[in-house]
Amino acid sequence: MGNEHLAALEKGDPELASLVREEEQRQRDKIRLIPSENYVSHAVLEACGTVLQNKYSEGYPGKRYYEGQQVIDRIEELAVSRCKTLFGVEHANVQPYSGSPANLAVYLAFCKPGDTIMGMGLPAGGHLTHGWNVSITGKYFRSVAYGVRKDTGRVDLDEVRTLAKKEQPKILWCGGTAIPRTIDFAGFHSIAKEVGAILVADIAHIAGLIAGGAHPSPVGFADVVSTTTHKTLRGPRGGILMCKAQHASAIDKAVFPGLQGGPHNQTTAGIAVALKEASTGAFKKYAHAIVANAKALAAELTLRGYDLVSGGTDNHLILVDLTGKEVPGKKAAKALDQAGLVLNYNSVPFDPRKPFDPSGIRLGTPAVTSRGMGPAEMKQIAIWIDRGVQAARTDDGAALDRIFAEVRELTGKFPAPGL
Ligand code: DSN
Repeated sequence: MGNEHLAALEKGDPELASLVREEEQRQRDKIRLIPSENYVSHAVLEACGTVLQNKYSEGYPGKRYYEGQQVIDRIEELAVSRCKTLFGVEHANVQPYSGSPANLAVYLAFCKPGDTIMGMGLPAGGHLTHGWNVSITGKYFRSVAYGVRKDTGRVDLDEVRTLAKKEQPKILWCGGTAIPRTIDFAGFHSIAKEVGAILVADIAHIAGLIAGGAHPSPVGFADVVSTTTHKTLRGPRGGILMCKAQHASAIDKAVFPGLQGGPHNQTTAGIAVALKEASTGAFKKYAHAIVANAKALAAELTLRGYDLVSGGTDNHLILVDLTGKEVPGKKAAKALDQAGLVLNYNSVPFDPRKPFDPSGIRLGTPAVTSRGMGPAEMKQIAIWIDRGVQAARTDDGAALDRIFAEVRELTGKFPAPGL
């Protein structure tokens, strides 16, 4: 993007403009491997920076609490109809501010405080809002967590079934934030049916893979599907709830007036654009390329002696246990950031270390794939990660700086969308 795009900001608030430019440069120079991040298109960026910002529209199309909705209603209807078509769902609500509010709305729709709910534990790869104890969802509900098997690093549906039968949850969550393997939505559906639970699939991480046909869809299995819009789906920061028609009213009432006020119309517009982009053949190719890149990166890391949770990946995400490399996850993540490789430290299943200083790192390929990188670049990234982890172990800052210089050469050849 040319320099003129921040002209008004430069004039009105040069300090802030300079910070935005610095962040642009960071996003351009470094290799973004955080699996929940991506680069939105210029079109999405533009939609989010429009006068739609100026309008209040509490309510839903045709039933608002403010006048002047002639255009906003059409924008929200467009986003909803694109979402329904793309995911093949009966009902969609595009108003949640992001994933956590979307998930809270699900609780509000189906549960009362104190009810039993069940989700994947945070250290096993679940999300905070699936009932983890530090989240409101673990405080206001009686939360029961399932995990992964120690020997496989994967969910064992027999164990989930046994636990669900014993605990009789009102809601059963599947999906999470650090799951490198395909989620068996049909298997979760049969368990939820057996115990009479509402099955909620949180597809925040894999929504783009599902839209592009690179991961099975939960539609037809889950009662409710929750997602953010900014990860593999490559939209603005927002959330969507999708459900069967029978739950439409409960979900809508929970989002508004239950939990939120006016929707962020500029985000709704950005979501509509992203959903249009995600319905193209190019996006299908993109979704499959994300997975091919993740598999290539996982294979290269394995070759270099890295211990991957579950032994590899089926999707966009890789979880690495660094215990054998004798570097804690946080130290490695900070060193790799210095080397121009941005990922996050992460707990691994059965982690003996604390979440703020865990044993693992989590990385993924949505953003690098958006830049057009392929298997050859994944090999190079694995080589750099390996050199970076070794440099972290020996506190060799100069080696990290040398890697960053090489990284910059590569990123210079792969312009990022939206920048
Ligand atoms: N923070 C998101 C992630 O990085 O996976 C989940 O909410």
